[in-house]
Amino acid sequence: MNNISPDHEQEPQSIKPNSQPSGNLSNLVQYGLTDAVRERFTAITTKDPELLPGRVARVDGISTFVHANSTDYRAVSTYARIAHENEEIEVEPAQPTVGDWVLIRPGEDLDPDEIELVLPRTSLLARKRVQRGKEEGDEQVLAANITTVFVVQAATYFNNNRLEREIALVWASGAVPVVVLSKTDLLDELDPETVIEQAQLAAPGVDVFAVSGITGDGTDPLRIYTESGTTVVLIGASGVGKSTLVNHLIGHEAMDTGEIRESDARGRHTTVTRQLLPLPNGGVLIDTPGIRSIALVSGSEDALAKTFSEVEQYMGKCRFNDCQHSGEPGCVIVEAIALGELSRARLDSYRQMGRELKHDESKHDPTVKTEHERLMRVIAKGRRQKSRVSNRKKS
Ligand SMILES: Nc1nc2c(ncn2[C@@H]2O[C@H](COP(=O)(O)OP(=O)(O)OP(=O)(O)O)[C@@H](O)[C@H]2O)c(=O)[nH]1
Ligand SMILES: [Mg+2]
Ligand SMILES: [Zn+2]
Repeated sequence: MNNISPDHEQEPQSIKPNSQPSGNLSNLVQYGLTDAVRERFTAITTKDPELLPGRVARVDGISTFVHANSTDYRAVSTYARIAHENEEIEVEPAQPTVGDWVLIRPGEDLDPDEIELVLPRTSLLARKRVQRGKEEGDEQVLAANITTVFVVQAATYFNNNRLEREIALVWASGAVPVVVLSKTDLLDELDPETVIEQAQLAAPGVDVFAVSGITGDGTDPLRIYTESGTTVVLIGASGVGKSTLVNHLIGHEAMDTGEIRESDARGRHTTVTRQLLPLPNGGVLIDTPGIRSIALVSGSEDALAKTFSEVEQYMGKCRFNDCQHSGEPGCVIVEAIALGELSRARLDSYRQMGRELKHDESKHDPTVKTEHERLMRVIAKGRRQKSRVSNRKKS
């Protein structure tokens, strides 16, 4: 294996004192490598130098495409497991997804290259797949280790309720949502500011931008989210202009874009796989195929509370513990709505989504943990440890 990058061969003097040629991982910087990930990789490859660090760029039905430090691989992941720092921890299987940091063991002779380890995820975007005609849906994991999610909706075709669901989905992932209203060049009567204000009502506390992926208007402020070491995934219905925006930010036609059917302006799934793409200024974008329905994965109660924080603050304050907020005396919710302090539509959305989660919960066998739940436990544990460390520093 030769992973000395060509730059170093030409200019050996330029090697920084702390970057050994065997593990500098320089090619992975363009795929979003952070210092923390570099450290984890180095700790593992020091013990087992045969393993090759990389990042999952695309997954199809058969194999997983990985950008590794030296070259790109098409690998299988039958036995992949999470690389826990503590070796005592039971082996936890993992299905690598786009954005995952992985270690490949190159296959000998005709054996395939295998993804052996997946680094613990810092965030994981997942949704419940609602299958037509089926009550129960499984979970679809969309992307891992993302910093920000651009929730894209057409400014001309904006849907409050969908936006609320998308925002909740993002909060549940551990990443930060940013609303991007696209196609502002097609707004004739409304101005972008008006649509931004509308969206802000459905997404309190979330940054909202209005852009045109075709003219590039309004896209500059988005670049603060795409600095080196960050990973941004774009989600939204088919045809809203995700790939058009991706191409604009990247500066060339990296993704195909598609015509919209005139009849319903809904588009037709031009993008068919999730794909990781490096930006010239250092960040990484993940373009995704349009999602028709947005349903939260079980255990997303905290994300719901965050999405509807202004509604949540009234909960548990009514006179009766089991208040249904439908005319009982001492109901603070009905009072807040009457005073115009709380929106009825927001309350309804909050309750509807809460009911869906409860419905899941009642059918859910608590001993069966989904991949997403297991990971979120690991992430939450990491956060608790981190905050303990910072509390200790403060005291
Ligand atoms: N006028 C205008 N058209 C746009 C804009 N962004 C996208 N479009 C058009 O909308 C259609 C769909 O755009 P895409 O970028 O393919 O949409 P997408 O969200 O990637 O769709 P999927 O890949 O199917 O999920 C194409 O015909 C684009 O040219 C925009 O800002 N302004
Ligand atoms: Mg697309
Ligand atoms: Zn009440």
